[in-house]
Amino acid sequence: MNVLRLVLGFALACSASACVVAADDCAPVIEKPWVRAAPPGATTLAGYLVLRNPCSAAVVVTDVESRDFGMPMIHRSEVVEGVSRMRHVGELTLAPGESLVFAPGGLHLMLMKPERALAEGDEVGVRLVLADGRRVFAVFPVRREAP
Ligand SMILES: [Cu+2]
Repeated sequence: MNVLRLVLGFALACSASACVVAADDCAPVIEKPWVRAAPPGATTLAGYLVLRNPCSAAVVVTDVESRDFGMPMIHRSEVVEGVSRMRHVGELTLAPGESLVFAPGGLHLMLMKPERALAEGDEVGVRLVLADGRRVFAVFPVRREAP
């Protein structure tokens, strides 16, 4: 199913670049990606990154995909009346030139149902899905601390 969605993503990107949109295939960039190492048997890991939009147009992130996790999501932690909660983030908009920081205590990738045991030094692949159908991919190393 993930493969089908990936193929569909490429198809959408291709059909888009074949028409008028071809002038600008600028895409946002994932920087400093990492996944926090978790104890053996953990069913959820957290991923962090900086998402930079070097383009002259705003970009909208709508979802996250990964072959290494059964259920990846974008979450935001926030403290409401002294209690820390996590919310699912439906859409993230980056203005031209803007960088969004995913860091402990704030925005994060909630990476649920890992497909295999992950230890420090392993790597996972994660794609952010853009509203226009494109994907932004990065390899995320599993680490104990932020790079
Ligand atoms: Cu979360």
